[in-house]
This record gives sequence, structure tokens and C-alpha cells, in this order.
Amino acid sequence: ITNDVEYIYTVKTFYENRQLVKPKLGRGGSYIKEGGDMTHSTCIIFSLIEEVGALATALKIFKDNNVNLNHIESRSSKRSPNHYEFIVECDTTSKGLGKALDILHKTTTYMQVISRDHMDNADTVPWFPGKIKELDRFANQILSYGSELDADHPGFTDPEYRKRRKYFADIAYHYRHGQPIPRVQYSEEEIKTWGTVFRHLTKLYPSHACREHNHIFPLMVENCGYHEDNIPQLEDVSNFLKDCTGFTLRPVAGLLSSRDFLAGLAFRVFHSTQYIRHSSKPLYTPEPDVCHELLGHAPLFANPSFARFSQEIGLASLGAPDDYIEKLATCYWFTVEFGLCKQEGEIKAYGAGLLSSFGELEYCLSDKPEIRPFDPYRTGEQKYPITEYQPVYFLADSFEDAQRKMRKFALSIPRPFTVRYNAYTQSVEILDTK
Ligand code: HBI
Ligand code: FE
Repeated sequence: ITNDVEYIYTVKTFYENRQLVKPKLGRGGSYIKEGGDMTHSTCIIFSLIEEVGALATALKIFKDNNVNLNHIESRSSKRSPNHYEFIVECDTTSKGLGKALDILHKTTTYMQVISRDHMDNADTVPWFPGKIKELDRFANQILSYGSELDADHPGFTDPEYRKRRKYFADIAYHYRHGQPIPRVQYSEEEIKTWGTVFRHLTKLYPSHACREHNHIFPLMVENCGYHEDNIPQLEDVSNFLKDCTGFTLRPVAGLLSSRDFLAGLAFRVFHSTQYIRHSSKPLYTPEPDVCHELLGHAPLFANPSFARFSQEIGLASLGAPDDYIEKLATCYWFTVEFGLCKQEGEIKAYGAGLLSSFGELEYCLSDKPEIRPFDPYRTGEQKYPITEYQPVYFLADSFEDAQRKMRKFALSIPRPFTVRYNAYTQSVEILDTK
């Protein structure tokens, strides 16, 4: 392939020739099918430094993994001089495709999956909210409503507790974007539970929590009513976060699907529970509660770098195929929930699941668990238990570094568009330029 093919096609015209139009979005949660062609091909673009044999090396990766190529084109790169760009259409039905793309991504200077046609859902994009107000649609898409407890839940046989949970679930269910979050009068028993959790955790924070958490925590004591005798109001915490980074809290009636939950982050909205765990087991909860949200999550959302990182995961998730939502949810798990980071030669915790668990916060910094570097490609594949301490944690160099890695990973998600957040209008812009 020589330079004289330079260049009839830009990526865009390449696609115009293939009649790709603006992504058609399904309605809430559903998928729309479009006619499209039925060639089941995955289109990628990658660039290589101009040197003899570079392309042959890249093509060998496809050959070694038994991936059939339907089409290939080249041009010299406008992105960087001395680089060549290749547009390659691979047969999506080739079994080795995933592995080939993994290897290719490590070999190339730039790589992006432009589109992926599936046998079953050619040219479809799952619906996602375009405006912050559209998060209201999630309110009635709850996987398990807050008052339905499993048989092994500590509050299962306590009718008072279940009534209380219903009360909180109803607040969230009726909440709409733009309203203040209703203030709640917590009972003495609830405040006592909070106090126990608060006392235990605040003992460990100076030595175990990351610098950002320790920096912000006193500000929340000062501004949001964080105190062992007081459960802060979501509304006050939300307003504080809004001042710091534009993040806001939104009450949620139960567990959301990963897709919906991650979509909130794209708008810097964090779906937060408002109830507290059962008083019989103050240091245990099988699900997120107000201690987890306010002690674990909230402080870090006040940090600009962490806020950007979290939003990056959210933006990557919009319109992504189900298998990529799974990978992003796993990355979320090993960062926002259970992340460790390097600070002044020491390892510290920044994940909310750690910062809200007295036992696991000590355990995660002991010599028992395994620690691996954060890399979305690998981290996104890691299996994990949800009811025990994690056997493996992932270590980030910094939130900035983690964000860069997430952004790079997002380019490997097959979507026929890119997204950009418009903070003025609190909406997502869809760029059709790939
Ligand atoms: N839903 N309400 C709520 N709270 C969460 O923390 C939450 C969720 N759904 C999914 C989820 N967390 C994560 O485990 C990932 O799947 C994103
Ligand atoms: Fe959480």
C-alpha cells in the first residue's frame, strides 16, 4: 500500500459511502434496529510509525489470530507526521478478533474501533440520556426497590426497618431533577448507627485514606454537618459538591442497572441512597447506604481530578454495547469503589467501598491482598466477589493518569460516534465525526 492512495477517503467520507447516518437511539432501555448492511464487520483505524515492515507486522497479528480482513485502506496521518493510518474492516465473526485487537492496541501508536456490526443488532445503539433532566427516566427503572430485602439482610425480619426503607424509597421514586432533595429526620437509633460507623472510620482515615479524602473531609465537617451525632442531609452535601466540582447527588430508590448508574456519572450526577443500614450490625451492610455514600463516595467527588475521572467512565458508557458496559462497570468497581493509589511512596485507599468499611480499609493495606497496576484493558476483565473482601486491588498512579487511561480505553469501545459534555446546557453532544 503506497502513498498514492492518499487520500480519496477521509474516515468520514469512507462512512458516508457506507451510508452511515446519525446513530438512531432506542427508547428508554430498548434497542432500535436499522436495516444497514449485513456484512458483520468491525472497522478499526490505527496508525504506525513509517518504517519498513510496520504494516506487515500489524497484519501478521490478524493472520496469527485467524481474523479475516474484508477491506484495508491507508493514508499518511494528519494527526502526526511520519505516521501512516490504516482503516481495516475485519470479519466480526472471527473468533480471534478480541485478542487480535488487544495485541494491536499495544503495537500501534493510535488505535480506535470505529464500529462493530453484530449479527443480532446491526447498527443499533442503546438509548442514553442526552440531557440531565432525562435522568428522571431511571427513577422507575429500579432493579430491586429499596424496601424489598433479601432473606439474609440484617433487617429482613424487622417490620419497622422495612417500613422505614419504604419511606426512603418513595422519596427517591418521586424525586425529579431540579428539586431540592427532601430533608429527613433521622431517628436516634439511626444516628447511633451512623455514630458508630463514623467513629471507627475516622480513626483510620489519617493513616489509610488518600490525601484528597483527608483534605476534603474536614471541609465537609465544617460545611455539611458531618459529625458523629449527625447524619448529614443529602441536599447539603449535594450543594457543597456542586460548588466544588459541579457534581450533584440524586436520591435513588434502589439498585440501578450498571448502564443507568454509569450514565448518571456522565452528567456528574451521583445516585445516592438515603437510608441507613440496620442497627443490629453497624459495621456491616450488604448494599450501599448513607454511610457508604457520604463517608466513602462524597468527599472525593469534591476533588476536581477525581470528578473528571468519574465523568470519563460515565461518558464512555453512553451508548456502549452491553459487553463494554460490563467492562466499564468492572473498572468502576476497581477504582471508584475499591481503588488504591500511590502517594509519596505509600499506598492509600480512595475507593468508597474501602473508605466506608472499617474491616476492609485495614485489610486492603495489609500484605494479604494482591495489588496490580490499574489498566482498564486488564482491570475491566477481572472477576470479583461482591460479598467478601477483594482478593485483588488495582493501583492508580494518580487520578489524572487513571483518567488518561480511561479515555484511551474509551476509544476502543465500538460506537459510531463520540460524545462531549456541554456543561453550559448540561447535555451530551453527539459528534458524528469518526
Ligand atoms: N445502583 N443505586 C445504585 N448504587 C450503586 O452504587 C450502584 C448501582 N448500580 C450499579 C453499580 N452501583 C455498580 O456496581 C456498577 O455496576 C456501576
Ligand atoms: Fe458505592
